[in-house]
Amino acid sequence: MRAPHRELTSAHWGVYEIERHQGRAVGLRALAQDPDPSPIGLAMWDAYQSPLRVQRPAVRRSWLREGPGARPELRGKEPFVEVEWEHALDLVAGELRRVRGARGNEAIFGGSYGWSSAGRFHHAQSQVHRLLNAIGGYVRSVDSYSLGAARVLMPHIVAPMEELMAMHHGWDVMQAHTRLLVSFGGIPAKNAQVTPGGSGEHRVRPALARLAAAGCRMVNFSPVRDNFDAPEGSVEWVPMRPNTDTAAMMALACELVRAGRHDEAFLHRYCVGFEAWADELLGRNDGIVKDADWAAGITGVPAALLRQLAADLANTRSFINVAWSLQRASHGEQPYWAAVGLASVLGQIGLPGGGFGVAYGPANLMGSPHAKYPGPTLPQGDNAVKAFIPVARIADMLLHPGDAFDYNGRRHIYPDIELIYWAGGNPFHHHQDLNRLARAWRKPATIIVHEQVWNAHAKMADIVLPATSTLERDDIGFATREPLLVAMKAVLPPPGQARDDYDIFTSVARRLGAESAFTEGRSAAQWLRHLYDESAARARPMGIELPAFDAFWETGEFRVPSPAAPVVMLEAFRADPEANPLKTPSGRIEIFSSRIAGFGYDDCPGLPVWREPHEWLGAQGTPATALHLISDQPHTKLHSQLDFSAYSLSNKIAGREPVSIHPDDARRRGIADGDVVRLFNSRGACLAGARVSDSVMPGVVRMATGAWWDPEVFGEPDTLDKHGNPNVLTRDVGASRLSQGCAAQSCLVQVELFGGNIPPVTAFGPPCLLAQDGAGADSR
Ligand SMILES: Nc1nc2c(c(=O)[nH]1)N[C@H]1C(S)=C(S)[C@@H](COP(=O)(O)OP(=O)(O)OC[C@H]3O[C@@H](n4cnc5c(=O)[nH]c(N)nc54)[C@H](O)[C@@H]3O)O[C@H]1N2
Ligand SMILES: Nc1nc2c(c(=O)[nH]1)N[C@H]1C(S)=C(S)[C@@H](COP(=O)(O)OP(=O)(O)OC[C@H]3O[C@@H](n4cnc5c(=O)[nH]c(N)nc54)[C@H](O)[C@@H]3O)O[C@H]1N2
Ligand SMILES: [Mo]
Repeated sequence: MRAPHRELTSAHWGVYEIERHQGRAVGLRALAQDPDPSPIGLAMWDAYQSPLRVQRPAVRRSWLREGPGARPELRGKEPFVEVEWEHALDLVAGELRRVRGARGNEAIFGGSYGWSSAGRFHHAQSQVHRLLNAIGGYVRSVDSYSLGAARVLMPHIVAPMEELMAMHHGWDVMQAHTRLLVSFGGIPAKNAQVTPGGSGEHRVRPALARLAAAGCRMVNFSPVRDNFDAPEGSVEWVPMRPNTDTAAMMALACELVRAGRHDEAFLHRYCVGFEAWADELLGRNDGIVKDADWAAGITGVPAALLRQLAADLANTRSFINVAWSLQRASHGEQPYWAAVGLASVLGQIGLPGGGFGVAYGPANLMGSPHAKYPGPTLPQGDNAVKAFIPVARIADMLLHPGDAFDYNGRRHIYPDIELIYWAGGNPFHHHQDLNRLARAWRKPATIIVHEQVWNAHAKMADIVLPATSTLERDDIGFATREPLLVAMKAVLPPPGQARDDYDIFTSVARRLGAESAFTEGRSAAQWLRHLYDESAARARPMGIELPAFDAFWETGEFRVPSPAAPVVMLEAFRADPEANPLKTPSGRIEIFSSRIAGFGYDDCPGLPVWREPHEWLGAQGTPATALHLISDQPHTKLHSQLDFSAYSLSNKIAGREPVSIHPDDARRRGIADGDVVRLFNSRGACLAGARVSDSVMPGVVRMATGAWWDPEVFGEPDTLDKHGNPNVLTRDVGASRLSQGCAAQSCLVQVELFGGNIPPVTAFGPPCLLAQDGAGADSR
């Protein structure tokens, strides 16, 4: 049957239909078949036509006048001068040439972390890597802010995160078999709105409703209540101190082992190292039994509840879910390792609906019924530079070139960076301790940024080149295990002189004699066809027949025909662990890892242990007034993207990011709902709008990420952020020496009512822009 002819586009928030009036594209509407479409993407239509779009190439005044390295302390403070494209491209190419000649490609940082946009060809991060590889390479970053600790840990003990994510039980399997679903960190549909590449079928909320209807009991260990999107009344909330999940899981395991209810046959056949963990749980190492009473003191969860739940988990088909947030914390490896340990003790791994998951909720992928096939991806080329950093160590790298750092069993040296080239990410959104980052940002001689909008990242650069958005260029939309492949067609003209990242990089490559290496002689349109054909060739042996490119482009979409057979996580391993070993050193689940033990890290030994986070409510000497700040993912946007859209703005309080605070904590501080409050600690301070709510437990405040950084003196470290960016408060240290992952969730703050004159939010204004001839300010 032919798919209905309709015009679609794809964003990380989902697939949307283009609405036309008398032939003219006038807006977006939700995709007809999507059971739970995301409102975030609907807001992009207006947002991408906002005056905040970068219109013309712009260069920071001192850099333009005096050259690279001129007055870096003025980044963010002084005006930009708008220049002609040819001039801007000459400056970019000339500076790349200078740095390569003087210092080599090891002085160029092109990690350029970030989500970019959904289309698979115009993917800014792949584009910038491809350009830099074509001219001799760059210092890259490894892992992600999302999964810093888990990505490094999991291959040692069970399997790489990508493989685990793709093999979660289908939601229908969960519905048929799972009788007890215990989640640490909820299953928030707000997060599964977002999937890299865009979902055509948002499944989490409907799936949880079906699970509830099937009688599955759901328990949520979490500092906040409203992050498990099952129908009202169907979830048992267990408030728990942030960052203490490991202790709760160890107690559940300890109670089972002590009662002799651990699955010895499973542990013997499928795992290594259980004995070592049993010693740890039963206190044979340190005299401390890690039982429910012990955990109660750490987590605040009643011992009786833990004891009963341990028995319940063993008595029925049960499943342990761990949100990604748990590992975005100090010692973030431990809750993931403890979850694998607990699930092994229960012995249900590989049975339908049993075991552990990592996780339902953070993206739509987990539990998908759709077939997996390789979609179109732009090859990035080979990087001749070997130096790298774990992604969240960027400020350390800039501040401490030449210093050694540990990572995954090796010592490495921070390279000395002269030039940063960034496209498709926003470090002044995503990095921890932004005041520290602002100081580190003064080190390089040159910072080049392609941006769509005048956000803090663009304002902190030396050269800003205006990039198009998905609505302004042809592309292909694909997300793994989603039903639709989308022919995304340009429906809006680019604003001002904005160009596609591909066009910009082609022009830079041409100036550096690398055009053919970068383009391989293809126009953007030819690349779309080429990437599509490659994807079709890879899908064919998997039994998936994509139509010819022209037919696909004409139809506008391709629906994956055959739903995959229901997936049962780790089923093959359970059926025959000798024939289907894991890729761990032993081929089995490693509850004790000799390899990790061999690294000798005091902050990540060879088995799951409770180690105090560097900041948490139970720390010795923590003042009684301290609150634990959770900076979770925003429900009205993706990170900082579209923070200026009407939808995101409609959620703000007094124009600022909402901070949820428990009524008792608010009362003690004289704070009422809607007040402007100040959050602060030794690292920074910001304003936010108070949302007094018992959806957070006492002692905890929650403020989502994504509010554009808005310091009172723009670009100046240590001035008050007026808007509510939690990263002025978070601490910039790695989860451990193993992963060096982002540890944003380990953060204590003070909160007070803000007295005095409340400064207006100015984040959503462009910087001062001057015309090239030096004529007066032209603030658009
Ligand atoms: N405190 C705290 N901090 C966190 C987290 C947390 O939980 N707590 N979460 C972390 C996580 S998991 C992540 S993944 C990061 C996310 O951090 P980022 O991925 O850096 O955040 P985005 O706001 O998505 O940044 C994407 C940028 O790319 C731009 N862009 C979009 N499309 C294009 C394009 O086609 N071309 C160009 N040139 N630019 C484009 C957008 O305008 C935007 O500025 O944040 C991390 N930071
Ligand atoms: N709408 C929207 N969706 C997104 C994103 C977005 O920006 N916007 N970002 C996407 C990205 S890049 C990623 S990586 C994923 C991230 O997925 P996650 O990391 O799982 O998402 P978070 O929202 O940070 O956290 C999930 C829940 O964990 C809770 N939590 C925090 N700390 C703790 C703790 O110590 N213990 C327990 N038990 N719970 C805790 C938080 O309150 C929150 O409700 O989300 C993706 N989805
Ligand atoms: Mo992420």
